[in-house]
Amino acid sequence: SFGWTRYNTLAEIEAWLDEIFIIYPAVTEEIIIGQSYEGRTIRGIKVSYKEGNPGVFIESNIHAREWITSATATWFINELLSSDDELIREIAENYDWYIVPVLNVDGFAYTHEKDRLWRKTRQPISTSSCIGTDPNRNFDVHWMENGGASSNPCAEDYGGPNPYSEPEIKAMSDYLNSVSSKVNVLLAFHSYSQLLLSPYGHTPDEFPDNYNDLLQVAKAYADAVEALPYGTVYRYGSAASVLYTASGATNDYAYQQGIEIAYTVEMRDRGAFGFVLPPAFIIPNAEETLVGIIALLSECEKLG
Ligand code: 0X9
Ligand code: ZN
Ligand code: ZN
Repeated sequence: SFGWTRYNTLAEIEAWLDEIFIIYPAVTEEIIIGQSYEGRTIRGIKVSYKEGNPGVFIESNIHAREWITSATATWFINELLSSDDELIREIAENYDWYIVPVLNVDGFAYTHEKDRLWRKTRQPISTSSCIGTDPNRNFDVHWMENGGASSNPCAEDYGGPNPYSEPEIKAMSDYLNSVSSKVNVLLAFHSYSQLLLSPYGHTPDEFPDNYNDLLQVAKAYADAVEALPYGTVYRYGSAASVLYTASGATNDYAYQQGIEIAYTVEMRDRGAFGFVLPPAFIIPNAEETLVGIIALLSECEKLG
């Protein structure tokens, strides 16, 4: 049955979400992002305890094989709804949470059924026998610029034949636009490498106007995580300067749409297990993420 001592399938996650909507009808609402290429419904949850809260958007499992991200997102949802901890109650009740545990539903199903290390979507390419586009290169934000994505359909970072060629990404972009005026923070959950990556992804030579704020908020997250007994270290900075040039990613799109605090969160580990992180690390990783998010939001409040 569903839990955090092992990884769950898409069907298990959806059945658990259905239970959550039944147990917590007053403060939860199903959100429908759209339909995947293979016809699955991309579902999420809005958690809201009162009117007028600032919004936080969490996108998870856009990359199919990054299973720790949806395990963490579901654990986080459960904490928001059921924890008695004062700090957790505070963030649960004073923000509106938009959480999509599995965005790349087709790819995620494929990692459970056929290929554990699949990354991309599952839509065929008309000009190639290779399948799938990197969904985190498919947003219309400096799309395919500066070598930040590949034009080879067989590459893991193929940007697609055009921006929003992937129905999952078109749907995500439309949904994000519909709520962006109410959302102040976007976190895109990925693994692995233990990094907090802010805009920009498309060039290491330019930085956002609020880059100092983005560094300060990321430092608060990293310091809070490192202070836990696990001592896990996160590094931070702009995606292109810290990691590599990557254009068309979710957090850069969110930033372009006016969500000024927008990170890619690369969770555990640093490569010992990589994408195949053993289930024993789900709860430690999730605890770190929760503590990091509490620190991030508190640092954002200081920015005013
Ligand atoms: O390459 C990616 O999409 C992310 N790394 S992963 O190993 N999870 O695939 C990093 C993306 C960071 N870059 C931008 N946000 N632009
Ligand atoms: Zn550009
Ligand atoms: Zn990823």
